[in-house]
Amino acid sequence: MTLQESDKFATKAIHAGEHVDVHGSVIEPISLSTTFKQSSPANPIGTYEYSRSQNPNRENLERAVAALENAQYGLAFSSGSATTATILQSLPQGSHAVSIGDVYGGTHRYFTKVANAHGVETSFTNDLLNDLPQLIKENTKLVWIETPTNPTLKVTDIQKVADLIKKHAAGQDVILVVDNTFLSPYISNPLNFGADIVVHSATKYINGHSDVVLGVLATNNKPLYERLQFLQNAIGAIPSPFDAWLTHRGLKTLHLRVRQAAVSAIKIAEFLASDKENVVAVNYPGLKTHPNYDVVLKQHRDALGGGMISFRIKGGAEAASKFASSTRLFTLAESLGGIESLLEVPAVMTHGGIPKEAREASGVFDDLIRISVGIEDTEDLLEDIKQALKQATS
Ligand code: P1T
Repeated sequence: MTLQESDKFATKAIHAGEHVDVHGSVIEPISLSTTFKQSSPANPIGTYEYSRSQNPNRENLERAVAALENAQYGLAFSSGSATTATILQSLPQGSHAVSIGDVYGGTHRYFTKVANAHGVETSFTNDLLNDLPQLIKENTKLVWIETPTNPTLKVTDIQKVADLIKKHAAGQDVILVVDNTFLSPYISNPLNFGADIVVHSATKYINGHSDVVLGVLATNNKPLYERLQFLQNAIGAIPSPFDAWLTHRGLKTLHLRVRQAAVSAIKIAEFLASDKENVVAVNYPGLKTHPNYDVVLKQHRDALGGGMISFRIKGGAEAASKFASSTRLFTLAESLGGIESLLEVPAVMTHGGIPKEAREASGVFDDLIRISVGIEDTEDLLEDIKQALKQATS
């Protein structure tokens, strides 16, 4: 089966990265072999040599992700964090990076506690479009965006950032990286808007079943791809064939899962926004009142807001904690993007490692609750939110 240029997302999700095998298996076999036969020294009989360097299941997943991100090249890693680490490891010693302030806590930790050990310094800003021209230095090599951000769902105009880099850092080879974990390739394709690399914690929507930790990146920049592929092999932070296979299976239903989650999420966000008595503020990109809704219209498929919502509950940390322990269907746990609904309190969970001042500057207050809307029935999820809110604020 050969995909055509005109094939739409759902067709690509099912068929991109399709395997070929001698038995004609419709479903891809899992290739567990760590090593592959050679006919004479340094002459593998096929395209594979050793499974850290490449493996059929990983290669097919990489091709599928690349196809969904409109990219020529994809690479898969043992986690989203390993993907981040490999990109940062590719920077020359003494480089400078600029990152959006409100990034996933683990990404913030990598920038501030690991990348700095090999001389990469990072400036964080909560107003990237305004601050970027002043923040760019002679040694700036990378700009990191998460859109929407984790957990306050701020949306950034990727094209505007790409244009600023072109204008203020021409000839400096600055790489623009977009973490697209919260939307998945179904809702947005950052490479279309000028990003050089798109990254995902595939642990979330791409796999979608909360049973694999895995990361992926995609790019159209061949030299960059080759450098990252070299590091992928040299560092060895690769996923197992089974994890690559599971993730590829999950990816095939991405469009159905993400659309359903977004259909429920807008209903829940609208309800929360209407409950002025118990809710201080709601962050959801699908709401027309979202401060960056104009960018959502441009960057997101059908103006979908995705499955992630965060909101501030009245009653502070205590009410947040009570809410988090009062839901029936939403499980209190870190992570997101699975078929099941989850919730968490970022200030003491995913973003607990960020100093309070920096955390609050990006909107992560003690009363903020983050929910990942799964694909259970919309009405049941809404009822669960309503009853938990009642319990937490009564
Ligand atoms: O967990 P891992 O696959 O290593 O991915 C890290 C990561 C990267 N980028 C974003 C936007 C993320 O949300 C994550 C992981 N996030 C969580 C575990 C969480 O609950 O937010």
